This record gives sequence, C-alpha cells and structure tokens, in this order.
Amino acid sequence: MVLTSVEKMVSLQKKTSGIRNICILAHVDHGKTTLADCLISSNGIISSRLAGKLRYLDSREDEQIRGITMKSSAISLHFVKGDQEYLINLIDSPGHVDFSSEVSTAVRLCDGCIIVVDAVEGVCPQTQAVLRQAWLENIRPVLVINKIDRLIVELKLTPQEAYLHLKNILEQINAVTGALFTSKVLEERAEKETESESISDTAPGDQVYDWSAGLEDTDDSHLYFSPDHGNVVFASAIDGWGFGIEHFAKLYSQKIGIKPAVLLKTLWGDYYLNTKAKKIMKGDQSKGKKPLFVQLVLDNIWSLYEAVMKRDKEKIEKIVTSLGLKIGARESRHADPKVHLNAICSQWLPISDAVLSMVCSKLPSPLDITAERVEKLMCVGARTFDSLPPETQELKSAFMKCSSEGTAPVIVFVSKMFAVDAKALPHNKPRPLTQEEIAHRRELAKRRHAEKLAANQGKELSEKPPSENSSEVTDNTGDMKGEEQQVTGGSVKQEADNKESFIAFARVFSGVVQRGQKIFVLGPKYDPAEVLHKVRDDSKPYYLSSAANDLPLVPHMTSCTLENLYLLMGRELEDLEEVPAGNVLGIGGLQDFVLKSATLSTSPACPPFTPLNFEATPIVRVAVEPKHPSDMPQLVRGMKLLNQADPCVQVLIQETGEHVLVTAGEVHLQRCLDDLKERFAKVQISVSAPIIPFRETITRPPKVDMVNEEIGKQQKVAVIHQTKEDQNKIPEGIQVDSDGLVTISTPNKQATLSVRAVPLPEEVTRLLEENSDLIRTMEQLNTSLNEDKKTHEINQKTLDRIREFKQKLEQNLQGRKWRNAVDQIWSFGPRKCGPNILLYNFEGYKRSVWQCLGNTVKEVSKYRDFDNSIVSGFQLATLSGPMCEEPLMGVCFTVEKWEISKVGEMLSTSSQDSGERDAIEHKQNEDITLTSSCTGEVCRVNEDEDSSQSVPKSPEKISKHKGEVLLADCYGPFSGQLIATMKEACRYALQGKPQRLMAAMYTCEIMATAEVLGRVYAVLSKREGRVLQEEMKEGTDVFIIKAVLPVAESFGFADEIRKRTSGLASPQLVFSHWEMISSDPFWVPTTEEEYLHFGEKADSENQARKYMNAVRKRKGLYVEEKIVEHAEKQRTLSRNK
Ligand SMILES: Nc1nc2c(ncn2[C@@H]2O[C@H](COP(=O)(O)OP(=O)(O)OP(=O)(O)O)[C@@H](O)[C@H]2O)c(=O)[nH]1
Ligand SMILES: [Mg+2]
Repeated sequence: MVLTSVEKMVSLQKKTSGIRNICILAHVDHGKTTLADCLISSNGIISSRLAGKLRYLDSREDEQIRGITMKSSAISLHFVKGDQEYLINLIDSPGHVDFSSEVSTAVRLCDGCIIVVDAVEGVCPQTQAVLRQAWLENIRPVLVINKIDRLIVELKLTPQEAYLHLKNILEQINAVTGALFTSKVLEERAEKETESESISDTAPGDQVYDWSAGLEDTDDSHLYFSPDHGNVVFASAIDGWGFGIEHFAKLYSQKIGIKPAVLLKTLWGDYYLNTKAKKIMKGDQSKGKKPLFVQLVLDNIWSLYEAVMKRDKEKIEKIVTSLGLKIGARESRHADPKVHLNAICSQWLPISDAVLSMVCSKLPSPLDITAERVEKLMCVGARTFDSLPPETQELKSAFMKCSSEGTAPVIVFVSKMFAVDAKALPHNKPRPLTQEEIAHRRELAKRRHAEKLAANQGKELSEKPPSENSSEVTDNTGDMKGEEQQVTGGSVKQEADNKESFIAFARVFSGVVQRGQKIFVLGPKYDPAEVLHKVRDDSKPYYLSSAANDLPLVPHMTSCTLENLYLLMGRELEDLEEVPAGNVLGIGGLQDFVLKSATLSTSPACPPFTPLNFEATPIVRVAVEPKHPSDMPQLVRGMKLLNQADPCVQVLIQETGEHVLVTAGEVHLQRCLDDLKERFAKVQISVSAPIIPFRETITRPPKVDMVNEEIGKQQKVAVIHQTKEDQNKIPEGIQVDSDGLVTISTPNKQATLSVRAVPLPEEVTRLLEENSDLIRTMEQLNTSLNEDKKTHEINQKTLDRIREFKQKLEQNLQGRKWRNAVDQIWSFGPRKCGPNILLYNFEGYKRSVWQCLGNTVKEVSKYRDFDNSIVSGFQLATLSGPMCEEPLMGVCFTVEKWEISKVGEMLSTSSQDSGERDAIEHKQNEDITLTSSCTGEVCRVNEDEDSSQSVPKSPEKISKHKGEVLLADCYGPFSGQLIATMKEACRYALQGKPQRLMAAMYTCEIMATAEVLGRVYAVLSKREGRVLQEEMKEGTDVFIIKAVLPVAESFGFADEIRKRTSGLASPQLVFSHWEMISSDPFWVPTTEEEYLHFGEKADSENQARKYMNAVRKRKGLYVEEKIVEHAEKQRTLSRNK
C-alpha cells in the first residue's frame, strides 16, 4: 500500500531544506534499478517481497526484456529520520554507454548522486565516466558498494579477503576522484597565475613556479569516499541489506563499552580489538590480528549467509532471536534459501534506511547550491560571469536563495522531453472510486439482483405494487445515463490512445511555478543582453512576470503557458497545482515550444543554461523508409517526435534524400527503431544496413611494395590492370608537376590556381579534432571582426586558449616544409572547423585565421574579394573526397600561386553586388600579373584605395566593363567559377598522392573469465579487432581486455561475444578515434612478385577497396567491377568446341 499521499508530498515540497534531489549512477548492471526498487519499497509503492525483482522504474517492455535501463526516470519518496522529514526526488539512470546522454539529463537536475559499484567488478569504464559527469556538474557523490553477497556466494572469499578487496575498490574509486580534483586545482592555479600576470605584467626576477603548490593548500578530504566519513554504504540490493559503519559503531559501543565516536574512526582501517584490555589498538596484518571491520561486521554477515545457505536451522534460530527479528513461516520454509536470507537481512540491516539516511545527512539540499555551480550554469560557452549584463548577474542571488516567495523570479531548466501515452496522464486515468460511489454501486447491484429474482417470480406473481414499478423506471434511466457516460468516456479515451503526450523533465531553481502561468522559453542561443538593451531604452522594468506580450521580439525567445504540472512517480504522474523552488517536476504542454531542452523563466534577464555535457557521440547511422511509400508523411512525423523524445538521437535528411537516424550504438538504434514503429510513426518501416562513416586522407608514398620488396628495384610486368592509371587520368588543361603541384585555370581562363596537397602529421590532426569547438569560436570571432560588428568583448580566457592552440600547432609543425605554416593558415575545413588545413603560400595576401588574436592588420588586396570563393572551394573539397565522397581528414592544401588576369579583375566587379563594388573599383586601374613577389604592390594598392575613393567614377567606365562582362558570362559568375576550380584543384592534388581510407574505431573493454578468454579473442580477431591490453582484475579470476575494433566490423559484435561466451562477457563499445587503413584501395599488382603472390585479381586482400566500393555503391557512384568474372575461361571453352 502506498504510504504517502500526494497531499503529503505537496506539503514536503514546500520545505526546501528537507528536499534531496539525487540520481543513481553506475556502470551497466551494477544494480541501480534494483537499489531504486528497495528504496521505493520503503514507501510502500511496491511490496518489499518484489523489490529487486520488479525493477519498477524500468517501465518499458524492452527494458524488462533486455534487463537494462534505457531512460532516466524519477520518483519522489518520503523519508523520516529522527524528527526530520525529507522529500527525496530520486532519478534512476541507465548505465549502458549508448544511453549516457540520459545520464547527463539526470545529473543536471540533481544536487547529489549515489554512485553504485559492483563489489566484484569494481571500477569500470562507465563508473569513471559517471564520476566525471557528476564532477562536471558540481554535484556531490556518495558511494554504495553493492552486490557484497557475490563475494560470499560466488567468489567464496573469506571475510578477511573480502575486507582487502573492498579496500582495494575504495582506493580505485578515490584514485579516479583524486585525478579529477588534481586536474581542476591545477587548472585553477594556472588561471589565477595568468590573471595575476596580466595585472602585474613585469614582475622582476625569475619566478620559480611550483605546480604542486595548489594541491597542498586545498583541502580535499571531503571529496574522498571513506566509511568513517559516513559516505559509503556496503550493500546487497538483491538481498535487501545495507549498512554504513555508524550502524555498527552504535551497536558495539554499548556491547563493548567503547565510545561510538572512537569506534566510528576505527571500525574501518587497520585497527584491532584487544579484548583483554578492552582497547582498540592500531595494528598491522602481520600480527595476525583481525581488523575490527572483519571481526565485528563481516564475520557476522558471513556466518549468517553460511547458516542460511546450509540450512542450519538451529544456528539461524539463534541468530534471529539474538537480533530480535520476526521471520514469517512462509519465508523460513521457502524452497529457495535466498528468500529466507532476504527476509532476515532486510529486517536486520534495511538497505533503504542505510542509503536514505546517508543521502539525507551527506548530500546537500537545494539551498546549499554553490556559487561556483550557479556561475557555471549561467555562463554559456566562453563567456565569463562578469561579462553578463548586470541584471543577469543579479539573478545569481535568486539561484542561491532558491526562494519560493511570490516575488522571486521563476527559473526552470528542462533537461529532456519524454513521451507518455496520453492514457497515462492523470486526467485521462480511471480514478479510484470513493466510498460513496462504491456504496451506490453496491446498492444498484443489489437491486438488479432483486429484479432478476422478481422477474423469475413474476410468472407466478402477476401483479406488482405500482410504487415499486416507478422506482424501477427511474433506476433504469439512472443506469442508462451511467452507460452513456461510459461510452463517451470511451471515445475520449480512444482519441487519447493515438496521441503521444510530451512531458518536460524539469527542475525549479527559483520561484514557484504555477499551473496556467505564462513564462518565457529561452533557447540555447538566447542572449539576455539583447532584450535588456531594448527594454532599458523603453524605460520599463526589466522584470516582467505577466506582461510577456509587451516584450519586443527577440530571437530565441518565445513565451508559453504551463498547462499542466506533474509530480513524477515512476510509472505514474500526479497532477499538481504549483511547484515551489528546489523540486523536480514534469511539465505538460511544452511540446510546441521546447525541442529537447530549454530554460524557462519569468525574467528576460535569465541566461540560457549551459548545454548538457554529452559524453557519447552518435555514430551509428541507418536510413529508414516506410514499407508502403504512402506512409511517408507518418514516418516523417514519427521521426520528428522521436527526435524530440530522445536527448541524443539525430534525425536528418541526407543530401541523397534519405531519411537518416544517427544513434549512439546498436542498442540505442534498436530502441529508436522500436519506438518509431510502435509509438511515434506506427507504420512498418524498412531499415538500411548501418551506414558506416569513413574519412579520406593521403599518406606519404610507400617505400616497399606489398611483398615487402623495395619499390623501383623490380621490373614492372606488363600492366595487366588499367585501374590505377584510369583513376588518375587527368583531363586536359590541368598541369600536374612531378612533385604533385596541380595547376588549373578557371573555365574563362581569367584566374589560375596552383594547389598542392600534403598529409598532416598525426598529432596535428588530433589537435585539430580536439579543438574543433575552439576553431568554431575563432571563426565566429573573425567573422564579427570582419564585419566590424562589436559583439561581446573577446574573453581573455578564450584568447589564451587560442594562443595555446596556436603554440601547440607550431610545436608540431616544424621543419623546413612547414616553415611559417601556422601563420599562413587560411582556413580549416570542412565546415570551417574540420581536421584539414588550407594554407596560402603566395605573396600579396595576408589574412589568416589568427586575426582574432589581433596581430594581423586588416589589409586590402586584389585577392580580398575572392578569398571567400577559394575558401568555399576548399570547404567543398574537404567535405567529400574523390575516393567515395566521404569527408577528408588530416590533409593540408597549400595554394602556391593564384593569378588573376586583368579581365578577371573586371569581371569581379560585376559579379559582386553593388554594395561591394566601391571597394573593388580601384583594382580596375591596376595592371595585374600576380605571382609571388608583389608585396610592394600591396602597399600601393592600399594607397591607391584612398585616392580612388575620393575620385568619383565616370559612369561610362562602368558600363564599358559591363559590356566585357557579358562576353564572359557564359561560364557563370566568376566567384562561382573560382569555387569550382579550387575544388577541382584540391581533388586532383589529392589524387596525385597515395590516398587512404580512414575507419572509425571503437574501443571496448571486455570482462571475461579465463575459460572464455580464447573465444573472446577469436571473435575479436575475426572482426579485425586489435587487443591493446589484457590484465587480471585483482582478487578475481576475471580478465579485462582492452581492444579497438573498426566500427565497420562491429555490428552484432556484442551479441556474438555474448553468445560465444554464454553471456559471461559483454562488451560496451565507445567511439574512440579514426584510424588509417594501411592498404591502398587502388592497389593492383604491378611487379612480378606481387602478381605471383596475390594473383591477378588480388582483391581478397584489399579491405580498403571493399569498404570503398561498398560506400560508392550505397551512394550510387560508379564502381569498377567485373561483371563477368571468368570470361577468358568461357571463351577458351567455346573455342575448343
Ligand atoms: N548478486 C547480486 N545481484 C544483484 C544485486 N543487485 C542487483 N543484482 C542483479 O544485477 C542485475 C542488474 O541489476 P539492475 O538493477 O538492472 O542493474 P542496473 O545498474 O540498473 O543496470 P542498467 O540500468 O542496465 O545500467 C540484475 O540481474 C540484478 O538482479 C546484488 O546485490 N547482488
Ligand atoms: Mg537500471
């Protein structure tokens, strides 16, 4: 029976100091949902006997079938500790990597988290990942070491061994926390240092800098997990028990007469009890003494398990009476000893008490939100808190106060939208009958029964008293009405059946939200400064609670009404009228305003919250289409809904016109497809094979051939295959030097470009990838500089990061080949932030991406107006390479020559729109042959500009040029020609070099026992996986294998491993990096040895070619394949006839 009514919850919501917003985080299968079950059963929502079996929060059917959680879901619990009452808003999260975005949505709404660790498996990759996520959100963790029963039953450890094992796990997890902490302190130190440096720029003398200094000053003891700090609970969720050491400290202080405080300090650690002296001594293992923890705690648990498992009735009886427990006869006689065990343990050491009291005493309430967290939430991207408008800065105090007063501005964050069946909404649900209604129904039933009897007897009794008759009639009509109501109710229900309702998963950070309230919806790109600017001018108060309509229109801001507010109770929702600050809630009616996440506020000064940190990169793509083409509209609608309902999925229409789903992994993909089929689109769909992403790159020419002979030494056999030559066939009009410099002119012959492609060093490519966000920021800064738009001042921190990035590039690009390269970077690509570089290496041009650092003067040259075309051409070339139209990676293109002839210059004038014409005009007077060595000219151009601007131009001149322009127009606008030419030049330059494909790689960590190790390796090698590391987990017989695996070979990998090892090993795949496939996709045997070794076709070996052709086929590109495989043989046969 549910013990706490909704009214009670509502009253608890108002006491902010008693609220705890927490989530449960862990690696997959470490027992989060089982633990949640135990906590829920303490509130009577599910029976304690079902706790752990039901997995109540796994409400989806596929979650139950697969046994993993796929979404985060919340439930509110009531807990009483002493005379304090608490409201615990608990969020269970998934542990599978594919759903790590759901973890991000959960941690944002919480102030604390319970980290669960499996006592056997210890710290796993996702444990580290969730610790990092909690850390990034500044939320405080407590630890539950779960599944201790496995140490007893499965590993059969002795209590002493178990103690060492647990100690080891604690050390591991503290090491992870320590690493996070150290990196943060060092970062802060460095920041402070640069700040003070910029203040006192010329500090005399050499400063000796001690990097570790910051670490000693900062107290970090509260960060670590230690049983004596009270932030660790040892538990077995499945058996329903758990304890913190204070429980035993209290218990034994009476028994042995030692102060509880002393016991608390010594119960964990190398202390032993000197029974004679009744003293606790510090001792080491060598003395053969049992640590207190083993003697007083573990021994007891072990002996209980032993007694129950061996069904030692006497001993059980003794233990049960000594603990003062009452065990029902049904449990004690149950065939499964586990049931008996559960009954004893859950009474003796109830896990929910242990965990919830730790949560209430160790985790902060919403009132304790730290200033650091608030600032982090309020500052999007590279902005600092100080650069926000003053009205916005004032809101910080609202966050800190977390006040529920009417005057406090309402601030709400929506972290995700989730879909529920409209049926499940409280107002559509059949409501339980009240006592009166039940009485009424009973009465009706009685009468009906009586009527039946009367009817049977009616044959005998022909007459009836008239009064009874009339009452019957009225009754009947009453019944009819009831039926009618039911019918209408039914049709409403049917309508509701077909509709998905979206509920926002949200938290109130300040103020009270009310049903029907009007509120602003602020998108992630919203800038409060814009509104404040306008409002300030109008001299209206900036804080507008109800007059939402009066505000000027600004981008990324809308207003809406909060239609429904819900209390989230796992599978159920309860209607609420209002929700005060500090609570987690569901909001209905936002689906038209919020896509995935948003900030809601009554104050336009509120900044949008920083976006969620998503750990997983969506990488698995499939194309979907309806089985019946006419279902297309439903599918498109369904995909839109799916996009809204999942924080991580991407839904897009590719250039090819395919509808594509991008998901984080196979399990995620399966879930998305199920959702699409059964909930959102409700049509049959067919799904393509996964679209595997590749990258194209180039490499240095090889020194040896495929049979390891040095190239050039052998004689080439007669060329059997023409493929290679065909591939590189170069059309007329393009010059290619022996060293790979490609020279090409625009169709109208007015401009000529020379481009060279070289591979970038690996570290540089990596650096570019890691810093793609920074590059994007740089790009934005440069654009605003070019447009002379003064947006927000450039943040010092960002500038420092850009400088550091530049420095790192310089370090990695050294040698003669790369001289000055970094300063000459013109653009990055594709999409202006990708891992390829465009350099300019001709004189007379100076505009690099480092403009925002302020060290390049804005200059004007004849090239200026077309540099965009060149950059665009480069962007296009890097977006799709020549091998199979996949993006490029790790390639550097250098423009070594760029000539524009006189006519070209003039053309430029006409192709630009009139606004730009003035700036270009001066060039017409110039005589131009531009190759390297025109630096002098640039200066002249500058001078010229001034004079030409002051002299009015004659109208005839312009019209004359126009005439000329018309002549050349058949080739299209000049800028367009340049783009196409640049793209072509890049492509040919690329083809001049040995090209390679790059494959996306997963890393995976597989845990396997020794007996299945061989089979794991077999599967790995079959799928071209590479083992990086293999180690044995201490104290167990489990091996941890770290391996990398190409994404292309990964489909079905997890399933295959699971099958081959009978479910003993289950890997999780995480996208890690791109790796070059060493074989040349265009390779054909050319020497005699190669020919002998690989045969004529030589395609069995060439994995790269297989991949390339598969992609080309998918994209509908030409694939060179022999359709008739053995034509010669057939011909010979026919001749013989
Ligand atoms: N032996 C033992 N098994 C446990 C314990 N707690 C949970 N399990 C089992 O571990 C498995 C996974 O439990 P879940 O609660 O679903 O794990 P989870 O962390 O929620 O998993 P995901 O949500 O998929 O990440 C289930 O089969 C549980 O029965 C425990 O204390 N002891
Ligand atoms: Mg779970």
